[in-house]
Amino acid sequence: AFLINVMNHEKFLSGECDTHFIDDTPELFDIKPKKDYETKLLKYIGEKIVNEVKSTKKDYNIAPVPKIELPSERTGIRDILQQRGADSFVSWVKDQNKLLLTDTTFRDAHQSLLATRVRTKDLVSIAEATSVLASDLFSMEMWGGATFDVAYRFLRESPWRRLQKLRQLIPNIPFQMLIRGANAVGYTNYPDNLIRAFIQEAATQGIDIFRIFDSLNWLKGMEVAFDEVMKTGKIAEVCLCYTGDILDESKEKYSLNYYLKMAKEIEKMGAHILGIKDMSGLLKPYAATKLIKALKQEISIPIHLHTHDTSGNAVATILMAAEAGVDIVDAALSPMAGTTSQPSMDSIIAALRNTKMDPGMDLDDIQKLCNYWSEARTFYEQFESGLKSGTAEIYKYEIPGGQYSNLKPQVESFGLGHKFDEVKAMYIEVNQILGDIVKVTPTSKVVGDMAIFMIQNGLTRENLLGKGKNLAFPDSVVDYFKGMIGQPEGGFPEELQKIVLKGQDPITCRPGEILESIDFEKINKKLQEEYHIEPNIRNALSYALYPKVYSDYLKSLDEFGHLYNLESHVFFYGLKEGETSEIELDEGKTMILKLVEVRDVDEEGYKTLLFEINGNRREVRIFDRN
Ligand code: 3PY
Ligand code: ZN
Repeated sequence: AFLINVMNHEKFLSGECDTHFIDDTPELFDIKPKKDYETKLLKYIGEKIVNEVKSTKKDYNIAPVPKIELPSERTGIRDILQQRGADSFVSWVKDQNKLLLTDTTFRDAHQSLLATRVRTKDLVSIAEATSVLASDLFSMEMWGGATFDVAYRFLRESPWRRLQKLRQLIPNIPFQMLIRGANAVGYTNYPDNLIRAFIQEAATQGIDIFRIFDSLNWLKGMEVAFDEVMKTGKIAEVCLCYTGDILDESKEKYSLNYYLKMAKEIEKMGAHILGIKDMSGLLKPYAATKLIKALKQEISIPIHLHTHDTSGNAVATILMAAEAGVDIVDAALSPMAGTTSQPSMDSIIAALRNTKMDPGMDLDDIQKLCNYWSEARTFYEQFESGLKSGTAEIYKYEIPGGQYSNLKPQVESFGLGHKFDEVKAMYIEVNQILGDIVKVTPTSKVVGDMAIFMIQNGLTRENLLGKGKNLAFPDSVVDYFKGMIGQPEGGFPEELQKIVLKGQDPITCRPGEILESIDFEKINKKLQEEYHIEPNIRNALSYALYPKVYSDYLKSLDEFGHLYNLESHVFFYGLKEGETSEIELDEGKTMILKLVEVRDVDEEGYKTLLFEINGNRREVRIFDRN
């Protein structure tokens, strides 16, 4: 191993080594860590092959990264925010006639289509090209929502590292994140000091625009996050979540007036931008005209529209909104757009060409990015929902994009696959039982969990109060009725609340007011003692937000090492016999990994896998759990 280190060392390779080379190059003796890294890596891949991946792996192509010339200076509107501050940035937005675009490919698009599984490696590969070919974007939504949790839980990588890497590679386009108000990037309210510290660190690491929402449209639930974003000097985009149908006058709760009143309050709060968060794609084209026109008369801050294409109507909605004066809209690159994701950016650009709203941007350049994503998406095929088309049924279900594509596997995991239609019908029923609430993470999870629970236990609207007395409701439902997710418009259904809470008292204040503050020092100490990791605020925040998920991630790191350098198809499906994968290591070196042979299981139940690493044979034994 020492000799290999010598031979692979750049000084040795470049012929620059003299007689002091060995004495002056201590890393040549760095034998154990490297060996350790390799052993762990082989163990991870071995586990995949022997125990996890069931069918034979298919061949994957490399996603084509467009060749670009990096200009000496990369320009973009981030400069305005950086150099002139938030107010100038907002004024600039107001001065534009063109429709401004946010690209959600790096966040909501894959959250809604691929269960949030897109790995940092595949984002990093296309990052510089994006920064050049799409430099006219208003922003890239690339962090927050479910990406934080999924990065640790399923991708075994750090979301902080993702933010840092992308920020390095894309200095010119504003980065936008989705923050669920007091639920941050989680599913329940957190203490105020955690929300504040999280926002500070996200801003320090490079987030420019914070899209803040509350899952019940409860303004109080957004107060702390909003206040802290304002302190960072970054952009606070405060949302109203759109539900129902303002064109249907028989629906009184979520009327045009309801939204106008909320928008005015958001402007009064001091928000830089109003976000319209249409998480389920319910804003119909003519409703967009009605809503945006009315808003434009009532408020003067810019309006940013986010919608989903679940019904297939979203491009029309965007065009109508643009016509009515919306300032900024969300879209995704076409291979990552459509159905439960955002509408296609290429289509929107093409549709507005040669009009006064023309967003600019070169469609041939955009196509180069699309070519990359069209291939990269295939790495994630096991996470595809199977939805092949849009459906107008979404107007009836009011299920958010990400939840709609995830609901089937979730229902199947409860052994209720054959009752999927019943669960969806029950989702509508539960929404009514709860008093017709806004459904977006985490309230959408409450409704989904409750719907599954009702089907599992044979509950109906009629027998719920009687039978429910003897049942323990799902945690999310109990949390909701306790007031830990906030207060719904119109209050809680009281009888049901009593049955769910079984004697516990609900709260009516902001949960952050009563939750005990996080002691970051204590967490740092614990992480250092138990996992020997360096104390820093990002690690402490991750633990505070997701104690179990983050601890499991640290344990997995200990067992398998860092996996972010692996190609995605190797990370998900391992290697085939005879297959080679190039692993780009952090120091810029490349490791060539080949699976030579998988031997038959031995008497002790192990399979031996024979690999080659840079031409050197390595074996690993994996217990066959099948
Ligand atoms: C999230 O909260 O992650 C969402 O995208 C909700 O729409
Ligand atoms: Zn969304």
